[in-house]
Amino acid sequence: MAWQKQPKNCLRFLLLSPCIKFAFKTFNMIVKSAEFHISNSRADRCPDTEMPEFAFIGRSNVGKSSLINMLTARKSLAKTSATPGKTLLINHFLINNEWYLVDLPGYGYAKRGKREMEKLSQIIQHYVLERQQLTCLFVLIDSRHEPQRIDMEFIEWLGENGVPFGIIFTKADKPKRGELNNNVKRFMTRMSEQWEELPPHFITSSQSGMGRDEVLGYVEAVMNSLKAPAEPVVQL
Ligand SMILES: Nc1nc2c(ncn2[C@@H]2O[C@H](COP(=O)(O)OP(=O)(O)OP(=O)(O)O)[C@@H](O)[C@H]2O)c(=O)[nH]1
Ligand SMILES: [Mg+2]
Repeated sequence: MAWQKQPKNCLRFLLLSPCIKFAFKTFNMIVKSAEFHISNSRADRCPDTEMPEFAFIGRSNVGKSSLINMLTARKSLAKTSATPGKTLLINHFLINNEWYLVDLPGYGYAKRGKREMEKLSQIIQHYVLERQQLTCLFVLIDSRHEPQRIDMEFIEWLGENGVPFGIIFTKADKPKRGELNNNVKRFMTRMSEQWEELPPHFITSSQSGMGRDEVLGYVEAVMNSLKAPAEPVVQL
């Protein structure tokens, strides 16, 4: 899949400030309401609101839709499947009438054929690069595997385009503890070879609920920082 480089989008929020990166563990978010809003294939047809969006991206079948159900504690809010390629559109879920969780199609499912892959890549690229409301993109990584080239290339592309992101390791209930720790460590070490500063990362299982408080706490910390009054402008 060819990820095209685009000029930096200067209107995008850059939120991974040190205070959010280290203070989010003290935040707690309660999901009072979660409802499906809309599905579509174009960033310019997404909801016409100013609400912040937190989106999930990653390889097909990595567990994006399952994680949305786990975070919202709704069994089948987002559609999941054991067969890769279930989510093919941009899906908006409104949370607490305040912010959106966005479920995106997966990348890298070669069996779909070149044309279909290209179409999905376009949907993803347009949303990620053009959606001003996109506040943080969570890149989901399957914790059962060693670092995969396709994920590394996608993350590199995010960096080139100045897209704020976090890493979420999924399916942590599957590998043995030692293997899980090794895979996470290897992935973050590989990232540190290219990045001066590492993004926040979370270890989750949609089956056991592991990581739920941490991911929601992070979203809450970012939401709070958006509500905080801007620094006063000092006039001389
Ligand atoms: N054991 C375990 N299985 C999981 C977990 N998360 C997802 N799965 C399973 O992985 C498969 C894919 O999950 P989805 O949530 O549909 O994955 P997706 O990334 O949305 O996939 P696409 O929409 O096809 O790109 C399903 O069979 C899920 O039950 C997890 O944390 N633990
Ligand atoms: Mg899905």
